[in-house]
Amino acid sequence: MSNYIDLRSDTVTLPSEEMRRAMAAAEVGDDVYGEDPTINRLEARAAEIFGREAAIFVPSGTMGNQIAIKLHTRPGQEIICEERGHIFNYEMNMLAWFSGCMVRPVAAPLGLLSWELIAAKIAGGTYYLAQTGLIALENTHNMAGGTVLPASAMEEICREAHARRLPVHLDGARIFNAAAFLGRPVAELTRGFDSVMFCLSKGLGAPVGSLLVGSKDFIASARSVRKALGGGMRQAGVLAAAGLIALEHGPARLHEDHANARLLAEGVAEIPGVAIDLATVQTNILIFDVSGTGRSSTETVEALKREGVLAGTVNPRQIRFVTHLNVSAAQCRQAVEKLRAICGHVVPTSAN
Ligand code: TLP
Repeated sequence: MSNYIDLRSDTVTLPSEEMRRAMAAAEVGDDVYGEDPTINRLEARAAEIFGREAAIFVPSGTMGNQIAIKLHTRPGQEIICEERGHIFNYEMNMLAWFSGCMVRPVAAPLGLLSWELIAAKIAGGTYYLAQTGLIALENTHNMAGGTVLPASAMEEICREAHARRLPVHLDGARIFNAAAFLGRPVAELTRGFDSVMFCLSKGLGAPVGSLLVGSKDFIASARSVRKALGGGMRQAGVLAAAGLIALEHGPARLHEDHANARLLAEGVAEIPGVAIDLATVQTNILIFDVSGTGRSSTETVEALKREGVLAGTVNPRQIRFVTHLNVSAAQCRQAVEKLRAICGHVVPTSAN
């Protein structure tokens, strides 16, 4: 899809020349025996950056989240998360399948959970009710438009949850975007969580891979669960080599993606019939409603594709654009112009 302006996701980034060279030269070994020096380096560096005892390299964010859920919960328990959360909507209900849990969803304005909203959903005390086993936050919140949960809210939620002996997991697929927005290091932002998953293969630009960070014991248990899921990746140092470059250099340029998302959002906001809440555009994601143009999101996305722009639908009314290192400001301007032209064409109704 290299001839397209690809705004479907930040997962579509291609490895840089520097990454490809590092991958070719990577020193590798069998990671199931703990013998891949490049993976060991990546895990040690991730633990260091997050100020944690240990980290484990996993093939995907989904696997990282599901390992954490398995370790924090028992079958029959509930997991409290925001209703548009990734673990609830986009992980094939693995939390039910693999961990025997259900989600107790909470609707939060802009996707931003507070302790007050969570507390109202905690089941405790009554023996004949399903018990809350875990609280899972997502920062940035993908389907709320890349919104950022402030440090104070995360701290309060972790503190209050721990006071009730409840663990808290962070789906931090894009935690470096949140850190760039807040201007705070990820270690500081995430220190209250029992476990954090973050992705190398989104804004940071690696071709594959995520990490789960936590205590030494937690990560030791995570190794067994990863193996059970078929995630023992043997000589995957070739992937970790690209991951190390993503981790070292990726975070520093995320503000460029955020500026491009803002540029897109401000352009999109001026198109008649398109609705966007500019307050939600804080990082590299924007979600906007095209129903006022007379076209569905699917029709609009198809028309954009014919014009060389790729995007995704969220539902029949909404479209998602995601910026990343393979789209420039000039391409974002072009994308706005293409969308404006498409939306300007009146759709014939059945009466015409
Ligand atoms: N998100 C993908 C899709 O699955 C929606 C995307 O294009 O944004 N947590 C969050 C918050 C995510 O956004 C994603 C991927 C994941 C977890 C899962 O990561 P992977 O795709 O590596 O399993």
